[in-house]
Formats: sequence, C-alpha cells, structure tokens
Amino acid sequence: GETASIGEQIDYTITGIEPGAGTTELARDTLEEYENLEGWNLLESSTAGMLGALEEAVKNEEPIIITGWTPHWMFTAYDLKFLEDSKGTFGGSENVNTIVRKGLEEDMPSAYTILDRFYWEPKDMEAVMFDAQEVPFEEAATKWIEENADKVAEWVEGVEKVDGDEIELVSTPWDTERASGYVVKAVLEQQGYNVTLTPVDPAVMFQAIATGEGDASVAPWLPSTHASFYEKHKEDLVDLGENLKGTEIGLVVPSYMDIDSIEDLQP
Ligand code: PBE
Repeated sequence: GETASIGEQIDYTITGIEPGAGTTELARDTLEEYENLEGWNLLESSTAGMLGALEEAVKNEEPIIITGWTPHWMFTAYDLKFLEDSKGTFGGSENVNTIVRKGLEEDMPSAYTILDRFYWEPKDMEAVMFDAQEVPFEEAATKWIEENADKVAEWVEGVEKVDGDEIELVSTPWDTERASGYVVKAVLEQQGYNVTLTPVDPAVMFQAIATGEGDASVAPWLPSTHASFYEKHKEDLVDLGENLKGTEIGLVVPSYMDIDSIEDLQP
C-alpha cells in the first residue's frame, strides 16, 4: 500500500508551546494563511511539553513538527531544520529589543543609559544558556559578566552609581530571556540598584511597561514575534532598539524528515 503522508503519521498536529507565546500567535496565523494546512491543528501546551515530545520523536526517528526558535539548545542537542516559510508568516530573521516606560530617562538616568547601551551577540546569550543547564541562571549570568568585563565596562562607563533605587524589570519565561534578564539585573545591581525581575506572558509584559507598572524589559522579539503586543502599546512606551540581532522562529523538524518547506505539507 501507499506510505502514510506526514500529516497522517502525526495526526495533522503541530506540537506547539504556551498559548501566550508570540510564536503561538504566529503559528495560528500560519495555519490560516497556508491553504495546504487546512485541517491541521496546533497543539498548545508548554515549552517543556514540546521539548519532551521532540526528544521522544527523535529517539524513535519518528516524524514531528514543532514550533521552534533560535537561539535554543534544541539545535545543538538535535539535528533540526526550519521549514521554509514562503509566505513569511513567521517573519524571518528578527531581533530582541529593549523597551522602557515613559519617564524612565528622567527618573532613573543611570539605569536608562545602561539599558540603552545593553547589546550582545547570540553567542553571548548562548553561553549563558549553556552554563545555566548546570547552574542557576543567576550564577551563569555572573560568570558571563566576569568573562566579559570589557563589554560590561562599556555599558557602565561614566554612569553614576545609585544607592538602592528600586527598578522593576519585566521579562518572559523562556531561557533566552532568563539569560538576558539575569545579566542586566546583575549589571544594574553592581551599579547600586535594587532589581526585581518578573517573568510574565508577553502580553502582560508590554502592558506593564505601557502602564508604568514595570520600568523596563529586554525581552521583546521584534518586529514579528511580538508584533501584535507592540502595535497595541507602542505609543505608550519607549523603544530603545535592538539588544541582540539574528533570532528566528518557525516550524521546525528533525533533519531526517524528507520535507523542506511548509508548502510541502499536504492537507
Ligand atoms: N519565544 C522565546 C518567545 C519569545 C522568546 C520565541 C518562545 C515567544 O513569545 O514566542
């Protein structure tokens, strides 16, 4: 008989992550935009659930399609590929930006200057995430700061120290943002700030900065992943631009699967 199609083998289901993730929103759009994905479903669960399903599939060399992103250790642990996205529904290569509440520049000029200067490369973020598989993120961040004292010195050069001023950083609950969040937290603490770092859903993060409940975030993935939240709140926040360039999200499969593009999937 005929070999079952990939769709039949995986029950026309894409293994997704948290309902509140930007990736989930763009995956829902993707299912609507591609006619060949009619009848396909997105399983919304959690990052841990997705990674568990991925591990299981790879172990058995079975087909699986996940919503994935880079930087992430999944690409080092397994041989994976992004499916080509001819309609661009996942937005291609993007960045992580820094946003702050209105008035922060006047209220906390030292923190504002450091946040404005904060910029690093995917390899830096990956180093923190790699170490954090063995030690807490806080420790991995401190180690990175020690090993990159030159870079950190540029961020804080000429910045006046403060005496315990409180600053609220808002972030999201993924490792990429744990890495950046803990690094920025530690740098601000060295400068005398009393820092809280709170992980929330992306929608809540943007809202917190727009209402001034939170002071700053280094976690927005733009211009695509968090586009809808950004559009909603952009008039009420200050965008300080990229702090990292070259992230990507999309549909991801193990390399042993014989497809390359979202359009290869059959309804
Ligand atoms: N992520 C990681 C997040 C942002 C960082 C791609 C899973 C998302 O909102 O989709």
